[in-house]
Amino acid sequence: FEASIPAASRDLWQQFGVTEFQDKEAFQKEFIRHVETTLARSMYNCDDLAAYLAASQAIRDRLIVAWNKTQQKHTTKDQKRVYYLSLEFLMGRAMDNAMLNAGVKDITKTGVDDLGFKIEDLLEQEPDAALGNGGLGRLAACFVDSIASTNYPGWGYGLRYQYGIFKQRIVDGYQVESPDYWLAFSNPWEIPRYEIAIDVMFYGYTRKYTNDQGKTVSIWEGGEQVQAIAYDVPVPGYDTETTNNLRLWASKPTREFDFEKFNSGDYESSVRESQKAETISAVLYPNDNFYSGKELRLKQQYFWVAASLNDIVRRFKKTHRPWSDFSDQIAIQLNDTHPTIAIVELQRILVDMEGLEWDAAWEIVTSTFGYTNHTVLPEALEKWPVPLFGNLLPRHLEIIYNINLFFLQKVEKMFPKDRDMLARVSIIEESSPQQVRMAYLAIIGSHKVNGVAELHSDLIKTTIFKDFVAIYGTDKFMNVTNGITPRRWLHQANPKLSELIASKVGSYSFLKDLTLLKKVEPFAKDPEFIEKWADIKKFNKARLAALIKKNNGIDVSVDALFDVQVKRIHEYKRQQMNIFSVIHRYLTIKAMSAEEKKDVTPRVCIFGGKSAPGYYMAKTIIKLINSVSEVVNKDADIGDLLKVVFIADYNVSKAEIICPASDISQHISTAGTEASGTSNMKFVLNGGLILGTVDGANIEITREIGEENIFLFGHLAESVDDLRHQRRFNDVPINPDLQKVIDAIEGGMFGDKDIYGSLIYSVTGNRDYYLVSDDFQSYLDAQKLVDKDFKDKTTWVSRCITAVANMGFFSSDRAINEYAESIWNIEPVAK
Ligand code: CR6
Repeated sequence: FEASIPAASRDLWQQFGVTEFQDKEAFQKEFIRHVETTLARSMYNCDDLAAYLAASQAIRDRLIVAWNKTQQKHTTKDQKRVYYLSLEFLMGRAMDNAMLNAGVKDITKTGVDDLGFKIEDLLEQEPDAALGNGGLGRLAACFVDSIASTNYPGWGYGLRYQYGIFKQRIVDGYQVESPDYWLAFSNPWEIPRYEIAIDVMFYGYTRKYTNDQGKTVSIWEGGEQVQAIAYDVPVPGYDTETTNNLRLWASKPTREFDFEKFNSGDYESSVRESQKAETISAVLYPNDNFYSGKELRLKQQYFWVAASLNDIVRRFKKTHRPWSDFSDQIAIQLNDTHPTIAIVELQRILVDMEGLEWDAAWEIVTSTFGYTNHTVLPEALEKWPVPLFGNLLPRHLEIIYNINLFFLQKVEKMFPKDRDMLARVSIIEESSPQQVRMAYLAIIGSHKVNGVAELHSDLIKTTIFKDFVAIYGTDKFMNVTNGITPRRWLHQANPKLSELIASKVGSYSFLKDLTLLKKVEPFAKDPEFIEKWADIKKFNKARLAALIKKNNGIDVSVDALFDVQVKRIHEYKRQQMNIFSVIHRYLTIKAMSAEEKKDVTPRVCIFGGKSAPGYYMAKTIIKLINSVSEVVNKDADIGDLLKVVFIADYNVSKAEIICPASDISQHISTAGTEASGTSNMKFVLNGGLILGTVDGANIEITREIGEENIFLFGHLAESVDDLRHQRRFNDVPINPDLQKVIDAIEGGMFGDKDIYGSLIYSVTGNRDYYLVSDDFQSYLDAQKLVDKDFKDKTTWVSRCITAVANMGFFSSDRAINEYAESIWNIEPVAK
């Protein structure tokens, strides 16, 4: 496939080369061509789904033309590139974004309209590309959007799961999972590249032999082979010619499957064996912030890493540069520890296959990689049992032992006789069985390590990676605060607000430079602007109310305060504290006289989020929310003063409806547990205020928008350890308001109390690890303040405007520029 056309024929190629459609008529021609040929349909049987597919094909063709040009330009310019390795890319829908970034939104909209379709209906046909769990995966999606929009040469590498994150239904109040077969109707946004097929090996053994130069070397052989097939997803930048690539790998059996069995007549089992290969990339592991040491997961990691590195090295070798140029040409970012094995794989390629000396190879490796840490939660840190690891990747384990040996020798020199130190920082944990600590390997094999918000980056330096700071110094450790793409999370999700902002900024330039939002700040006191702003919020709330009506059958009033907590369900994110406070609110209102009720700020408490299928406590929290919803919503004493809603199957496209509709959103993790959070940024950018703890990016949001525009509460990260200690060893009574709530649950107000036994015990049973009781009073106080402040509509909206005006920092473009400058050392591609 490297075949190039002879010079004599190239003129003809250029003459007939595909061009991008430029106007409505050209789009319509393409649309109909795709309906009639690609889909083999006609105007007599073209439904919304077919129309969506045809429109997508037309837009995709356009992206491919831009993609080709970009790739050619990158090859010609031969600049340093970044490769972003992430096991998750939570892209959501592609069509709206593709239209916007390619600048063909109006053409497409009016184009399909003339042909008898509504663009909104077509957009609804697209399934989410839900190849991620939560923040980490969505961050990767925002990052590839920003890398393209800021014209950096960069690719994403991931896995093409056949099943993304499961779909969630609520049955009898409980979460029920079903598979997300998102590829059922084909995926117009990917280009299969069957010719890019890379063999990946597992298992086998290592053998030492003496090579031509008389050196003893180790080789890995005798294992099982599978093939990685590339699927390319074009990533168009906004208002730029750059269209980058997201390459996702799918596993296939190798062409030469077990011929021995085949020839011996055991055809069936030969085919069955080969089918196992396909399962490697079949399904996304549905855990967020939780490590479960399954062999198939390690297989996924190595499969994806091996294919990606093979691809990167192959591309580098085509340039015929010396190996010493490698890290001048290539930066690789590790999105969490999931791709850490890449460090070992590159060392293996350089030493075992390319014959470099260990030290020279290691120098190249460490200057190539950067590692981003996304959590301090101990249950999320990857540690692979040595026996499992050595069985699947025997040569890699040997290399890890060597990396560790050289590293520990260095540490021993720096801290002579400090055996505890050696044990603490060793890549191999001396437990039974021994474990490979992936985060340590990632630190040792990278030149930079970063956290994802200031507090988090400080915490990793003082807690989990403290020893490594002593060894490497502080320069290796840095912070890059997360960001979100304003294209999807403002313009696409909230077109009316974007338009209103554009009317004051003078153009849509803020979508490329989000700090220009500052220009709306003076209008925070302008009554006319405030009114328009408030109308848009109302419109967005009505849009969400319609979704709630459709999904839950519940009527909610858009005049009520919309209070939203949507994110993965996790004890550390404290949805349990939220629902306890909702119960408290319910009990309080129930005890009020008619006169007192007049003073109540009506509220709609909206929850959403998935629990990991095996996370019992999170599932119990979902059940409690739904039970409370059942009781409260039909209580005639309460009416519109309080509604409780659980929106099933929270995902990216629902987030696009939900984020613009909040008055308050909650980000209430126990201080020090949420590395950054990114939905906090989405909600504020869409003109909602935050009720939150002093945690993650909430802290920087406060600094940017002003502490008068955020409702903060709760203990600080620095007190958490002490408070936990207190609870465990002294008899600290639980908060009395919380006790009333627990009494209500235990009294059976929300159904069988036994269902909630362990949830209640997690708070009362001398532990309360997440400090629900310790923070409950200040949480209720903050809630009270929210109720009071919401009554003054004008001031409220004014605060929202000020907040939005100061959100410029949280663009993922800013984050990408920081990575590019301080970690990747790459430049944008010149025109
Ligand atoms: N669960 C953090 O918990 C952060 C994202 C992206 C998380 C969250 O606070 O915003 O990463 N961590 O940096 C992991 O996934 C390990 C997340 O999404």
